[in-house]
Amino acid sequence: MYKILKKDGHAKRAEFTTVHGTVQTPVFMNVGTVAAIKGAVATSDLEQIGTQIELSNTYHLHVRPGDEVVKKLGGLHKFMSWDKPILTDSGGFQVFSLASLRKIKEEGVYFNSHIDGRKIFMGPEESMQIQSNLASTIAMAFDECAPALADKDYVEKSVARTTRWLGRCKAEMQRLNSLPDTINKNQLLFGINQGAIYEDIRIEHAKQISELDLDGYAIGGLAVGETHEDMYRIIEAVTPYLPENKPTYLMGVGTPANILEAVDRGVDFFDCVYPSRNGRHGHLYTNQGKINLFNAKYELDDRPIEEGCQCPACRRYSRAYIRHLLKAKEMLGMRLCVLHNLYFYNTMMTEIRDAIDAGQYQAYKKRKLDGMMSGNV
Ligand code: PRF
Ligand code: ZN
Repeated sequence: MYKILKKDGHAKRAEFTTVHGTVQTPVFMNVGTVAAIKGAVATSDLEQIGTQIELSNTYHLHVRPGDEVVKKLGGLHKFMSWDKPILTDSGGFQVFSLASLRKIKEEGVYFNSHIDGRKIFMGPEESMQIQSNLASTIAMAFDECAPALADKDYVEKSVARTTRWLGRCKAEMQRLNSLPDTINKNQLLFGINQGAIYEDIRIEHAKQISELDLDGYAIGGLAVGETHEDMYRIIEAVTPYLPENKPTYLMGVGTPANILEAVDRGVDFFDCVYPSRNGRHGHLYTNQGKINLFNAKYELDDRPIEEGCQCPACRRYSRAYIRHLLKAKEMLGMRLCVLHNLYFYNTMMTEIRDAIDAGQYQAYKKRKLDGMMSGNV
């Protein structure tokens, strides 16, 4: 159940209640593709850094360890020891970005596994079956994310197919949720808007999928190489045509600035690999901009990554020490950096919610962006 608590311009402050608990939005989902946050981050750590909801991937878990294995072990929540909400992406996007020798047909996608080259078929029904076996809180529809530079003719055909796939996803999810041995019979389904950077295709598609009365709506196919201006323009064009009484999820986005701008346009859910990926490379977010701990100027810097930060890294360790760990390739170095970055993102979302609650979103956004642009680290 989705309940709007407050609006500030287009920015929405809401809560989303599921069988695995309530998520306060806007929210950043912490990415654990293979049911693990990269960087040796345990689910017990997530509790300390303010994670409300975790995201895993259908495609990866289907290939390894196999969704049947996860089902036998009681579902993803039990498998990874995380009892809060989990969203699973449908596999569509990962198949398009990772697998080789893809063939897209009306029935679904034929491809070779990126792990062992094995031939796999995945269509809407298979994606729903895998996500039902994983028993995530929220399943994503099986879609095609057309390449950023696809021509309009291709995008039109692709989006029409994605719409037909969505109908099949909904029917299959309803069937699976009514089976006696399904682990999560309340599994939710979010549809995904596509249409590349063509406003007319996007809007027509948004109208069509809104009629299906799904549990939430994602905007896919962005942050795939288009400009930020195009991304913001498409979000603005599409959100008026998505149901106001359902959550909106901007897939795979993005930088702190992208999130601040998208919240301003009514988006509730986000996910992105940036905080964990950048953390693993020693790139750290602070309120004064990004820093690279490999830089020699931090060799004798005994300050925390960010003064006043309450994350597990900043509460105990200095920049100089974490830099040493990274250079020595000690796992602890990466781990501390990832914890700091995820804490930074999760804390920014808390600030965003507080600012909307207080009717101060514009002032907050400006202050946050100005600080991060100052480079005053
Ligand atoms: N579709 C799906 N997952 C996604 C995307 C999409 O378009 C994107 C695009 N940024 C990220 N993850 N299913
Ligand atoms: Zn910190």
